Parts: sequence; C-alpha cells; structure tokens
Amino acid sequence: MASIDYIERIPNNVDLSENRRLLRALEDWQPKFLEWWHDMGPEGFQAKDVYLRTATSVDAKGWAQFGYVKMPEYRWGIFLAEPEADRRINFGEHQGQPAWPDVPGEYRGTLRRLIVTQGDTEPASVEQQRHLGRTCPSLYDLRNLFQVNVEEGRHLWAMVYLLDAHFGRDGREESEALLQRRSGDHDKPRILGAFNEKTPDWLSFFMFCFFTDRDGKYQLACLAESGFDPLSRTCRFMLTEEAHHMFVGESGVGRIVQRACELMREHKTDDVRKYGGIDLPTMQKYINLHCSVSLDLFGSEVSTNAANFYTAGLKGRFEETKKTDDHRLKGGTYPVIGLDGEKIVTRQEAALVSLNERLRDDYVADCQRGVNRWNEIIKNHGVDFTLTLPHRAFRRAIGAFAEVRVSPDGRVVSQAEWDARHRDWLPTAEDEAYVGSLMQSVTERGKMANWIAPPARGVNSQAEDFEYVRLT
Ligand code: BYC
Repeated sequence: MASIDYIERIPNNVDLSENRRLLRALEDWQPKFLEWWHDMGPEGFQAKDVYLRTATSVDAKGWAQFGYVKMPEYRWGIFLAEPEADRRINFGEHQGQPAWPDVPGEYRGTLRRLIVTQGDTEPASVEQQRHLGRTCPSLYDLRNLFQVNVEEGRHLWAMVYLLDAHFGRDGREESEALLQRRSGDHDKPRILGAFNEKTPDWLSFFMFCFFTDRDGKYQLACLAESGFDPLSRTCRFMLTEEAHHMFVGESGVGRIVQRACELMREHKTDDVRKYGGIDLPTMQKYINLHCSVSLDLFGSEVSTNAANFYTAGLKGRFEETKKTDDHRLKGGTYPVIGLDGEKIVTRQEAALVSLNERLRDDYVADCQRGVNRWNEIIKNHGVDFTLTLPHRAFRRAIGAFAEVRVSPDGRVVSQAEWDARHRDWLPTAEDEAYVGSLMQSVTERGKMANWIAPPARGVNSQAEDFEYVRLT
C-alpha cells in the first residue's frame, strides 16, 4: 500500500486502475489542471530542470526522493497515508463508532464545503506566487519556491480526488470550479480572504509561508482527525509536505533578519537601507500584516459552524487524541477574547462554540516559537531589538474585532489615532517600494542577493554552489 504506482498516468496509492469511473473523471480533469498550471502556475521556468523532491511512497523512506524535473512533468498524483486498522471516530456525537470509509449522507453538504474551502487555498497560493521566479534572491530560493508550488498543486489533487471519488456529479463540478476561481479576481475570487491578497515580493512570500502555511498546518491537523477516513488519511500525508513550506518561511525571514543584523554591525548603524538591507522595523510591519491576515483564517471567535463540524465528527481539535477530556465538549468553557464597549476583555464561552479561538491559541503559540528563534538571531548579533506578534485583535476583518481599530499592542484606538499611526504599524507604499526595489534576480550558482544571508545548509545537503535550477 505504501508504494505509489508510477506506471499509471496519475500516480497513486489508492488502486485507481480498479475504479474505472473515478479514473475517467480524474483523467478528464488532468488536462484542465495542466492548462491551469500553464496559465496560472510559475511564470517562466516551465521548461527548466528543477531539483525537486517527489514522493515515491508515503512511508519515511520514499516520500522525499530528489531529482531534476521540469515542473509541468512533475508527477502530481493521489497519495493517502497508510490506513489505520480499526480506526474509530474520536470525538463528537459519533465518538467510538468506526471511522467512515464513505461520506455519510447527512453530512454531505458540510463535508463538501470543508473540502472545497481547503482545496481552494492550494491553487490560490500558486496564483499569488506566480511572478516571484523573476526576482529570486538565489537559485536555492528559486528551487524552494517551485517545490512549494508543485506541492500546493498536489494538495489540490488531494482534494479533487476526495471530491471526485465521494461526491459524484457535485464533486466533479466543484473540481472544475477550483480551476476557475482566481486569486484577487473581482468577479470570481478565491474563498478565503488571505488567498486574495498579493504576494508581490520575496519578503511577503517568506512571511506567507511562515504565517499562512502555518494556518494550513493547523487546519489540516484538525481535518486529519476527521471521522471521514479518506479525508483524514489525505490530510495526514499533506502535513508531511506542509512542514517544508513553513521551514521555507521561517528560515527565509530568519536569513533576512540575520543579514540586517550583519549590516547593522558592519556599518554601526540602524539604517541598513543605505546598505541594501531590510531594516528590522520594516520586518516588524510585515509581521503585523501577515499575522493579522492569517489570524482571520481561523474564523470567528465564537462559531456555531465550528461547533457543528466538531459534533458531527468532521473536524476535530489540534491533537484531538492527545487531549484527556470527554471529546464531546458538552459542558466545559473556554476563555475567549472579545469586546466590552471600547475594552478588550476575556470571557468564558461554551467550549464547543470556542473551537476556532482555541485553534487560534495553538497557532499563536506556534508562531511565537518561531518569532523567538528570530529574536535569538538578533540577540546573537548583540543588537537591541525584539520582534513581536501583533495583538490578535489588530487589523482583523473577521470576528469580534472586525468593526474596531486596535493597535498592535492591543488598545482599541480611535479612527483618528489609527489614521495618524497606521504607517508605523503596517507597510507603507514607500516600504513596499523599497522592498520592491531590492527584488533583482540573482541566479549565479552559489550567489545570494545582498539583503538575505545564505541558508545554513543546502537542500538534501547539496554544496553551496549547487545548480538547483538549470537555467541554460
Ligand atoms: N475569509 O463561523 P465562522 C492552507 C466565513 S490554509 C472569508 O466565522 P467557520 C494553505 C465562513 O466561511 C487552510 N470568509 O467560521 C496555506 C462563514 O461563511 P458562511 C485552509 C471567512 O466556518 C497556505 C462565515 O465567515 N483550510 O491550507 O467556523 C498555502 C462565518 O464563519 C473567513 C481551511 O480553512 C475568511 N478568513 O471557520 C496553501 C479548512 N473566515 O458559512 C494552503 C476548512 C470565515 O456564513 N475551512 N469566513 O457563508 C474551515 O474549517 C472553515 O471554513 C474556516 C472558517 C476555518 C475557514
């Protein structure tokens, strides 16, 4: 079961050849996917050999095989984690019952919606990042961008498989629609807010991978708990790939921080822009922006949708099975922040409707660990500066704080104060223009743009001057 059938046109470990109807549906979708990839995937570089990792099996030995591949020839396919014998539903009103191999009729609409929402983010991120190849800071980073892009493409396949295999004609229509919406498009936008934002430069890309891909980790981890077993197994395998995307984000931002500190020390100044670096206050503004956009992806603090997903056994909590409560959340409460007039207060809400906030708490704690590691880099250079996460009520568009203005340190502020101060808190047009001015492509082997430090080690332990993308 672990090994993947690469003889088939669509690599898979789900015995696709045994299911002619599904095979036909996916073979019908495949050229449309490739057309979308051609139109909306990475601009340029499609004919170049890229040093990519491809999964040849879903076990530890096979899921990271490296070799040169042209992106359109990447073997996108369908890989589910190994089935767990006698898997049970671990939470909600069906707790203890065997996990479902098929979609229960009563949850068809809800599950389809969850899967479509998840699926929609994958092509969206590829669309958001499609222009970045032209301004890469190094071949190493160019290759990492493409690795992330092809894997997001595969995550789209993962959701399309579920739609085509389990939702009949509706599912096939949704699969088509996933290729028709476009990030940022006025008429047919992507479903969630963050996926309609621009990713205009590499600083934004690294921030996106750190903050927004991390939402992916937490949402996938909750879907991996699902009582619908094919969704659980699909998400479990996706999580192994997601880890690399967050590594790209954290190490990318860390390398920019490192370079800023090096320039500060070398030139004995905080004004590293003079020397072509990205200064730490600008990094802080980008953190404020990307963190706040990603916090919205968890939905409202108090949500009956989340309660219903949980009770139905469709979407669990992060590390559900490690928790020691009743896994039904009938009686308990959970602290949730909200507004009391002009004040931000914490209230105890019913645990069941607080699941979005609880997941946001897990997420914020994880983000903070990454920020601490960036601060270590700063401290090790003897620089007196601390990067922080903005308060979770800052610049929110979804939930209890959508209608108020809140400062990064968590004060509800007047519109007048917001107007006077927001330039200190969020990237300004000048900041974006400055960062944009640094985005000059560096593609010589082993070379790095001046605003970013080299990585600590190469991909798959390759040498510093390894040719990650063959441009000639
Ligand atoms: N933007 O009770 P509410 C990833 C809607 S990222 C726009 O507040 P709920 C990746 C909501 O749909 C992970 N709309 O929230 C990362 C609802 O609409 P209706 C993606 C939003 O439903 C990087 C209404 O507001 N996966 O994988 O509890 C690169 C009230 O809903 C937003 C998932 O999200 C928003 N930010 O939770 C590539 C998992 N937030 O019903 C990939 C699947 C809420 O009134 N999705 N709304 O029309 C879900 O679990 C839930 O849909 C959400 C929302 C967590 C997103």
